[in-house]
Amino acid sequence: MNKIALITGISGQDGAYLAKFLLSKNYKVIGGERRSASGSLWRLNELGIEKDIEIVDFELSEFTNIYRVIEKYKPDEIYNLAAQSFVAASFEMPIMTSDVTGLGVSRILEAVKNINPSIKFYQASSSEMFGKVSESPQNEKTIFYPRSPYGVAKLFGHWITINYREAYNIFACSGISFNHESPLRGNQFVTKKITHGLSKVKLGILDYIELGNLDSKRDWGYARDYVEAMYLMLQQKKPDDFIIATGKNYSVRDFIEETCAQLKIQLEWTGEKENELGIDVHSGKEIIKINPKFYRPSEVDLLLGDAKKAKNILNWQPKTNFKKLVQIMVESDYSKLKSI
Ligand code: G4F
Repeated sequence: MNKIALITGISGQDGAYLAKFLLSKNYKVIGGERRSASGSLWRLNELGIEKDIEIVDFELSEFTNIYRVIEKYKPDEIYNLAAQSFVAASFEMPIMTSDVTGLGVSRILEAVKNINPSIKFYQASSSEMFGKVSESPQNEKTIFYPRSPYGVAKLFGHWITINYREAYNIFACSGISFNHESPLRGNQFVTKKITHGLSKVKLGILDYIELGNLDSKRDWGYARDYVEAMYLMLQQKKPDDFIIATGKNYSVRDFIEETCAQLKIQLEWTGEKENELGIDVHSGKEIIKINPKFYRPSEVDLLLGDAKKAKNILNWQPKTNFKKLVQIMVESDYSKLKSI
């Protein structure tokens, strides 16, 4: 019998890569999609797996819907990747974010507990929970200090996962993923905004891109690598929590510079703070501008993960370094835009 996996957030970047990976392991994949996200299955299409997945309406704010889906499909494993996952938007929609990203996790766990407590559960936790970091690098024991409604909601999801494991013996794991990117990343996230935007600039489709804080540092990995760690967590003898990260971090400015290098744009910086500009030396044009509307009310200045535990116990480590990641994203964006 094939194992059955329910992936919530199937229309997102990680949902698509995880579905592809689980299909390669002969799983039957049920993809939970929010009704309002309907029609956004282009990522599955891009990976050529749209027809291999059964899509179901899945709404994290509606307990009865969650209960019915789990009761009907009887999954062996649930991967909860659904969330309001854009940090900036969580400042505008803190209540919805708390409900979906935070309380949504307890709705699934409560359904699991009542329907079949032997279902294995993966919670997509986030390095955003470390926020104002107390030490670097951050590991599974580092204390949390979230700096956004999103981070606070994710922290609730993390602890409620641990609580259901301890209280009801549910095989529930929390994977604390640091930023992970790919060609399937949404355009609002900074990496994709840069690779997509600067590819357009290179092709003469756009004059410039506008960004916020260029100095924050992130530990950026490749999403395709990270979904394998999610799967591995649910295959262990004991449920546990793991950091998923590369152990190297770079600033937004570094990401821009690497993108320019890949696109063969010679970049020069002038000015400071809000007046800083990125100039294309060859054309003399201003191709990067700062717009304070992209600053966050409270920022996470740096994140850097220590994934030693995942290496030791899961035998997992990232395969894709920063340079390669930027190259994968730039090549994908540039070639797609060029062929339009
Ligand atoms: O790409 P970002 O929006 O990602 P952020 O906020 O780090 O969150 C991502 O990673 C988390 C894991 O740590 C996930 F949990 C979360 O769901 C999401 O996937 O922003 C990265 C950095 C920030 O410091 C932001 O202030 O880039 C800075 N930035 C500068 N200019 C910008 C921009 N971010 C965005 N989105 N857009 C800008 O124009």
